[in-house]
Amino acid sequence: MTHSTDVHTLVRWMAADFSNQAQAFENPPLFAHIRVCMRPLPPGIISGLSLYLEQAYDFMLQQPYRTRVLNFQPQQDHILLLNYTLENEAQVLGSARNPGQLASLTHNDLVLMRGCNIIVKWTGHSFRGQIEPGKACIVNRNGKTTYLDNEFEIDANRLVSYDRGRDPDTDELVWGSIAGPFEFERWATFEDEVPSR
Ligand code: CYC
Repeated sequence: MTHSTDVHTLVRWMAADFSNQAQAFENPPLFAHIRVCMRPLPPGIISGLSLYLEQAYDFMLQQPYRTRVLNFQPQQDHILLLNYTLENEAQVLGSARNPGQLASLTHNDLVLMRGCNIIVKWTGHSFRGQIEPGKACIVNRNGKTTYLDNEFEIDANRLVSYDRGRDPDTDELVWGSIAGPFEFERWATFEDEVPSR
């Protein structure tokens, strides 16, 4: 197996509790202190490796504003990341830091967000993900229709993430950071919970 399809390493790097505290302290008006916590799902719910994700303001960890399941599928020369919403979110809320409940998830609780696949490639020292081309990942925010323009890069030390919403007609920025990417450090790792090959 080449590194470009090494799902196991990618998922072990992503399985962590990430914080951008340093960036938030340096740039208070531009960056809130965000936590991104991704916890391995027990095997068998969907094929391959998956992570349950909670994204929250640091002061409201128990009320995450975005929960998803990320599923990773090796392809010929890259990794495909599929993005799922949760049908019964309340059933697992808080599980990023208290994973017992994740065992109760089934395939039926997961709804694929079409158009929101991310193509992840090995750069030689990190993995870099980008949304599939086609402006097809639609995000409705504050009554406006946008498409996702996304990019992230991860290695053993950090996660850098750039998520923006753009106007489908003009490509104008509608939401997302105007001050560059979010820069996250690991505050805890769950790599040992990733099911082995
Ligand atoms: C939206 N982020 C999205 C969407 C995808 C991703 C597919 C659009 C569909 C959806 O709502 O799920 C995917 N972004 C990713 C992935 C990573 C990433 C897999 C690697 C961890 O960075 N999202 C993050 C960042 C964070 C962020 C770390 C910066 C604080 O994972 C923000 N993403 C963010 C926001 C939205 C979004 C605010 C819009 C969601 C909404 O308003 O409904």
